[in-house]
Amino acid sequence: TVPWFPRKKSDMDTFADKVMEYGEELDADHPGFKDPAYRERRAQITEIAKTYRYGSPLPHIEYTPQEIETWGIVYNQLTSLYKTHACREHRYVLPLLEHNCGYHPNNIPQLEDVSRFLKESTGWTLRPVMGLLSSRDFLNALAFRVFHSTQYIRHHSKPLYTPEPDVCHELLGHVPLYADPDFADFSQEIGLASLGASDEDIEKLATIYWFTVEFGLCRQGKEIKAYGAGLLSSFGELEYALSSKPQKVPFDPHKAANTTYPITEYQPLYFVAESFKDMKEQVREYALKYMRRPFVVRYNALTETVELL
Ligand code: H2B
Ligand code: FE
Repeated sequence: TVPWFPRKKSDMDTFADKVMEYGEELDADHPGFKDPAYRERRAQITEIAKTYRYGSPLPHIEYTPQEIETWGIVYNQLTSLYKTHACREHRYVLPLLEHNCGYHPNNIPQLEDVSRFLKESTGWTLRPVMGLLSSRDFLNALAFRVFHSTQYIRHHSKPLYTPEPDVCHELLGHVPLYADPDFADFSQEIGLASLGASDEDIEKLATIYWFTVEFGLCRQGKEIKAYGAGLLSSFGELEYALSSKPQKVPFDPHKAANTTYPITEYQPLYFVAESFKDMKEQVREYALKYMRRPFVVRYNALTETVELL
C-alpha cells in the first residue's frame, strides 16, 4: 500500500503539530538548556508555528535586541566569506534580499516578507515549523514548493554554533537559493519523487537532499563553490569544504543516496554538481530507475495540486 501524501498545499496543515523534536524541549548539551528566558522564548515561537494555518500571513516576530545582536554577528561573519566561497546564484540573490526583504546586520528579516519575495521569484513559499519534521513530511512539502522554516534564533552565548536549524541557517543558507529558478526546480524534483515513496526510498532521497541542498558544492568555471545551506550557514565548514582537506567527487544521485555521512562533524566527502538543471534531470532519472511507484505524479502549478497519472 502507498503511504498517504499531501495532494494540495493546505494538506500541509496536518504536519503542523507532527514534529519529531519539539522546538521548546532542548537537549542537555544545547547552549540554551540552562537559560529559562531562552526556553520561554522558544516555547512562544513554537506555539506560533503550531497554530499557523495555510493561507494566513506568516506571523511577525518582534525580535529582541539580544536576538538581533546574535544575528548581526552571524551575518557579518558569513557575508565576509560569501564573496569567495558562495556560488554565483547565492551572490546574485543576497543583495536582492537586502534590498527587498530587510536583510541587514541590524535586522532579522520576517518570514512573511521573504516568502512573498520567493513567491514572486520562483513560486516557492515558506511555512513556519515548530521543530524537526520527519523526512517524509519535510520532503513531501518540497513537491509543492513549500519550505518549512524555523523562526527562532540560536542562543546568544554561542553565536557561531547551533545544533539545529535556526533563522540564520534558513535565511542565509536556504532562502537565497530558492529564488533561483533552476535550483527551485531541482529541489521540487526531490519533493515530487518523495510523494508516496516507500520508507527505504525516503531514506535515500533524504540522503540525496543532505549531499545537495545541505552540503552541495558546484563547479563554476574553473572554480568550486558552495551552494549547500549547511555550508553557507557555517563559517568553519564553508572554509573547510573548499580547502584541499575533504574529498570531492562528481554528483551522482545513486552514489549519493548510498553514501553514509556524519551529522555532528565536518563532512569527509562532498559531491560537486555541474549545474542545477543537470541535477534536476539526474534526480528525475534516478526516481524512474530506482524507485517503484504504481503511479506517476505531476504538479499542476495553476491549481497548486498534485495530479496522479
Ligand atoms: N525538518 C525541519 N523543520 N527542517 C529541516 O531542515 C529538516 C526537517 N530537514 N526534517 C529534514 C528532516 C532533512 O534532514 C532530511 C530530508 O531528512
Ligand atoms: Fe537545512
